[in-house]
Amino acid sequence: MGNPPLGVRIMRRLRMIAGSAFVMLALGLPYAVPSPAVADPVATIVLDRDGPATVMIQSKAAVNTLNLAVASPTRMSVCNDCRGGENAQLGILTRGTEIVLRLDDGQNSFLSTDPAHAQIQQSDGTWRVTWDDAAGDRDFEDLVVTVTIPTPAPPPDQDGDGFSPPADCMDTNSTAHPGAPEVPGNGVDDDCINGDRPAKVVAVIAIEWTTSGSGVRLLRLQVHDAPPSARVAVRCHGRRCRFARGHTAADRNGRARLLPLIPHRSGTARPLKSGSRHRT
Ligand SMILES: [Ca+2]
Ligand SMILES: [Ca+2]
Ligand SMILES: [Ca+2]
Ligand SMILES: [Ca+2]
Repeated sequence: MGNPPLGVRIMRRLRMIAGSAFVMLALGLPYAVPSPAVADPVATIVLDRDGPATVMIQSKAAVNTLNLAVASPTRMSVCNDCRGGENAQLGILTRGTEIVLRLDDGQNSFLSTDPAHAQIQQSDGTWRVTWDDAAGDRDFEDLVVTVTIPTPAPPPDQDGDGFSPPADCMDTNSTAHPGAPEVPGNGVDDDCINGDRPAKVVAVIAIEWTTSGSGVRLLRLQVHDAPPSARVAVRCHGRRCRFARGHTAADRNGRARLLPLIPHRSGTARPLKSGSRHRT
């Protein structure tokens, strides 16, 4: 392949200078060349998990030099004259660490942030960066770098129910885990979905009355089969109510007598005057 036109060579040289400036700026070192006029259009590799990183390199080109610049005081060269199969340990990296990769083919430098020459694919903990060299045949196979962060081991399953946090929302209770039946009202998110389910209160209300003139006399008003110690409230609505509300608690057998809550004249059954409604 012959020498490219002078204009192309100048542009490549400018691109190389701009690329070097970016690396130096990323390292926080002083550099005299101005920053590129246009913002970097492609995200660099930013790790989304902590852990030791390994860089694997597959090189198709005969001579490549790959430099790695990380947004930390570290700058390292993975290989010179890379021919494939090289690897390097980046050491322990923390989440959010930015890595900028640079390919130098001896004449030009290409950053992993340059979409014209580099593509980035991410799958789980692996970032695959492929480069196209100066020939620009758009095959993006001239250098392939794979950065791998091992998947962190899941936290231990403390209660032995087969699930670890965060899937197990209560790792101190083996009856609470994904797939467990939800028991309403026990204060426990048994199935690890939407918290504890509110319980339904089931009770029987027994009421007896007789009519008296234009009113009704209550003879019996009791609650049965309520939850032990359940709070039972009685409210009266209407203009002629003699009381607004009263409450008591069911006994340990779930029973509560409600007539004592309703005011009445001594020696008579409780009158409910017409136009009033009781709600229990
Ligand atoms: Ca568990
Ligand atoms: Ca559990
Ligand atoms: Ca639940
Ligand atoms: Ca529950």
